[in-house]
Amino acid sequence: MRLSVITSNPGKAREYAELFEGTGIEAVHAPNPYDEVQSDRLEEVVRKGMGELRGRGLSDFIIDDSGLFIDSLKGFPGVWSAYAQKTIGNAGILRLMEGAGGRSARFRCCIGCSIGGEDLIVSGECEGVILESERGAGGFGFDPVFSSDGERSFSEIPQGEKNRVSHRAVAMAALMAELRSRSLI
Ligand code: ITT
Repeated sequence: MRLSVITSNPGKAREYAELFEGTGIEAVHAPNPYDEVQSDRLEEVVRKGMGELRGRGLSDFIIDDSGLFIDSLKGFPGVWSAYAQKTIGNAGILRLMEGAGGRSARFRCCIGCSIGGEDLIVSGECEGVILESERGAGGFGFDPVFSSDGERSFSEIPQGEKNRVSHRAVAMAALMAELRSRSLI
């Protein structure tokens, strides 16, 4: 079975290719754009995105809306993560953290999967901290400033390790369990 991974973000597409390895599902990157509605909930963005894509006649795809939620910034950048990444970037996030009360944060990922005429929405979280500086060359987006073990950034750990602990890995495990329980795979 093939699933299109509809995302403009090549980093996400690479991760899904690896996360689906050995599952019997082939994940194929499809960079088709879709309108991301502005909402204060990732799930809402995904639900509306799926509706738009299904309305265009697409099926057998996944979409992913993710964000970095920093406690001392009251959840910022959260649902505005893509905009924050494009504008202030990791350096801007680190500047905002100067004088902030604490460094705890979490990544959240919401996956929408349209398969065999059914729509599924699952989520995953990964707790961690914002490091004092950018570290490492791997990964994408906020990976250089986020650490789940408090020491190494997501850009410093091997991709296979990120794929065991990340918000996306947790959401993927929920998706695979749901697909199995509905006998869709
Ligand atoms: P699509 O919506 O087209 O899939 P996007 O990059 O706009 O791509 P999001 O709307 O989900 O994705 O934006 C979330 C932002 O958070 C974006 O800047 C990502 O680079 C970043 N992000 C998401 N997952 C991440 C991860 O695993 N590691 C680091 N940064 C991540």
